[in-house]
Amino acid sequence: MLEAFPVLTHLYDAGTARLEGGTVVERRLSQLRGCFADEAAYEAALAQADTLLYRVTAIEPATGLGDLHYGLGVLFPGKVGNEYFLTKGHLHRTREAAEVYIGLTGQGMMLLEDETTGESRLERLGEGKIVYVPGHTAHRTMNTGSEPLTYFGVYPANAGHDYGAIAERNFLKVLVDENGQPVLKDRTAM
Ligand code: S6P
Ligand code: ZN
Repeated sequence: MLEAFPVLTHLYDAGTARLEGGTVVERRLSQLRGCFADEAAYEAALAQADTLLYRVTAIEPATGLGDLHYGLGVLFPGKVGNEYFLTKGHLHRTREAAEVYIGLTGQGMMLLEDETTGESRLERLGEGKIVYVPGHTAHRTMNTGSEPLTYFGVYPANAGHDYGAIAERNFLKVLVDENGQPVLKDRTAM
């Protein structure tokens, strides 16, 4: 019956990453303490301004088995030291839960880290790019361009977010700008 359906269509604005009817989360520099490798550069940037780094609007139409949640993200361009603006990054609370990212505008990359093996993978994310994030994989997004990076993510309703596990040990790799090119480095080499 039609009235039993949740809202199935949304208007979205790729510029602001606002999805009609969604829950908005905004993250500023002060909320990403510990994420950037160069702590001195982080403190200096924060002393200048508590810059808005990204905004995610999430839609959670239903929470049953087989249901999906989805979100529209916008990650603004910029750097802390030579490290690109990034998202906090997380594992899914339900570790098996995978996710699909679809790049809408801008240029960026996703850092994927297998929780079990510690193996890292870097995937391009931007207009026309799709990235599949398998289960048991920590994921973080970086904006490597000069425009806002917007993307759409779809994940199982029971995925949940676990920020604690990755925050404790952080990602093993760091993406930095070297002469205008993104270069992946070991955190320990920073
Ligand atoms: C949710 C999905 C994204 C992120 C967004 C912000 O599973 O992966 O919508 O929430 O990219 O990143 P974070 O790490 O702050 O949630
Ligand atoms: Zn996720």
